[in-house]
Amino acid sequence: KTAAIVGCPFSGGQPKPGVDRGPIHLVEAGLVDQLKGLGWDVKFDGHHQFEEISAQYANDPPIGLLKNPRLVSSVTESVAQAVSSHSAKGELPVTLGGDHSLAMGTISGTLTTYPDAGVIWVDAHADINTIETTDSGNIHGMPLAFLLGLTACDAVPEAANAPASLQAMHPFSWIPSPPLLSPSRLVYIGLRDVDAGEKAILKKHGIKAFSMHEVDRYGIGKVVELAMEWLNKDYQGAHEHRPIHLSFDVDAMDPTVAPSTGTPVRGGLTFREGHYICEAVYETGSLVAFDLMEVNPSLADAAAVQQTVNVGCSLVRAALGETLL
Ligand code: DIR
Ligand code: MN
Ligand code: MN
Ligand code: MN
Repeated sequence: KTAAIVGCPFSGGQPKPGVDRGPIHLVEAGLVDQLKGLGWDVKFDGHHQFEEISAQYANDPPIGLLKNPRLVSSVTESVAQAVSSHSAKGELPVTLGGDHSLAMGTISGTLTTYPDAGVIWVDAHADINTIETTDSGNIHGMPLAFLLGLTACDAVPEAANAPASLQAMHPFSWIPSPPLLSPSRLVYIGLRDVDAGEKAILKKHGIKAFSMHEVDRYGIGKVVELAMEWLNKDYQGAHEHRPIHLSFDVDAMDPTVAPSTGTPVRGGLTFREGHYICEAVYETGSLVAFDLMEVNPSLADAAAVQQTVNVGCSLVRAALGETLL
């Protein structure tokens, strides 16, 4: 069994500097050896370099409210290729962010290799704003809208009246249409800061979400069981269960557990609840990709940074089979 670390030092999907250093800190903390210690062959050939793309898009004016649209599009397209080339070889891609806009790339990559994969999105936020609903214009709050085709490329204001040939070159036009992901194959755990426009989208598309309210009500064990049932309810594919892409935003954790992140929200997952999700998904044998996103080592004092990086490493280990006994 081989895991491929996809280190993504990228912060263009949100405005706070430092989140691009997340993957560097996670690897320097010894993550590669820790995963080898769990019996994995680990491929890590250095962090991905986005300098060339960044230089190309040094001038990247907003489209509507969207910030850095061409940069984010180009980086996530390259991440999609990296992830799909690993998963096509049967390797488990472990993507370290970087901000959560990167999941446009990781999930597209997974779905290229496993078209019927389901997504478990663990986050304080729903990250499903469209071009119409976003207030911030930060693309890390929008990746699921692009993945689900809710923000059609021709809905981008600048492109609305453009000829088809130009639209094809438009940011995010690399995301296939019709979309690879469908609302019934997405389930959330940990939500507690969802914008009004996002609530309407979740309702309209019948997207399953276990917010912190449901975690409180049912306990994390039941919530993960219900999430799995939801994803597998209509599955009749080649595998025993739907392949699972687990995308974990570290801000799903309570800020007392993982303080060093760009948009902390109180009332989050405990240390054990976060780890339980990763352990239980691993136990299904269906995990085909894991993301750990939004670790920002520049947003707290040294002790809090170290705590957050250690929690990040330990969540990755839990997702890759570390057990308590
Ligand atoms: C907010 C915050 N919903 C936005 N999103 C964050 O900017 O769209 N996602 N922080 O992680
Ligand atoms: Mn690689
Ligand atoms: Mn978040
Ligand atoms: Mn997120």
